Amino acid sequence: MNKFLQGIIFLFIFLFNQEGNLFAGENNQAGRENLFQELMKKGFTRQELENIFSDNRVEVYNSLIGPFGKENEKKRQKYLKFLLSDASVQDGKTFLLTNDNIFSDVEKEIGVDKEIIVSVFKVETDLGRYFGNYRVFNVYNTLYFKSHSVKKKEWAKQELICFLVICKENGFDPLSIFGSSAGAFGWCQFLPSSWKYACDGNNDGVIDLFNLTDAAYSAAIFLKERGKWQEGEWNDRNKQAIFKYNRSLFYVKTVRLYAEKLGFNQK
Ligand SMILES: [Ca+2]
Repeated sequence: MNKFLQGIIFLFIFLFNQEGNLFAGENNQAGRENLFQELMKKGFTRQELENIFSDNRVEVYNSLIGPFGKENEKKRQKYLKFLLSDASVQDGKTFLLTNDNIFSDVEKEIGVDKEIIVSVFKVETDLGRYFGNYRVFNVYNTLYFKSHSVKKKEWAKQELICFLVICKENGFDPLSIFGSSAGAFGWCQFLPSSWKYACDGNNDGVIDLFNLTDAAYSAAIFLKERGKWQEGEWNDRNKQAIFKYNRSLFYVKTVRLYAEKLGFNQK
């Protein structure tokens, strides 16, 4: 390759990279200003926002960006087999028995079967063993600034705004709440936009979705109010209710099967 051609290629690569970086920089700045403006309308001061966004715990989760994993039937069947194994079912039965006072109250007061709530908690967090290692703030902040899909960016922005408002109103430190890679947190793995169904079930004056009682009431209220749950049976309406909780048909089937192992719909 002659020197001239080589020089042109280097120049082209250099300019292309510069342009790419510049655009990214400008977009980030405009994106941040746009976000700040919306948050200031919700009562935040610029200083408050600067403090949050420059906190040293803020980081980009690069692993969130990229093609979403294809549904893997083999993995699903393996999980289902594990979930419905004797040991796993016994785990749920013991948990339900130990916390029967909470779940029986929820069932009686809200009208959502206790086995369903326990099943949701089993599938979402393995009954409190896994709440997720991602800072919720960082998940939405990353998706807003880095996502390639406009729809996903907008969704992340709204969840981030909602999350910061919740934190402000309840006195939570937004960088201290951990959840899943989708930004869902607590026993019930609520997205910030589901907070409207969150409830102070144990009446201690604080809504805490990492508290079992608060989360049990909150999940039940979601299924009852958003999903119009009908107690004591499995029908299309209840199927839809679970689907609204997590938009996956495999999830719906999984929650039902585990709940049945705990005694739901078996009377
Ligand atoms: Ca509470």
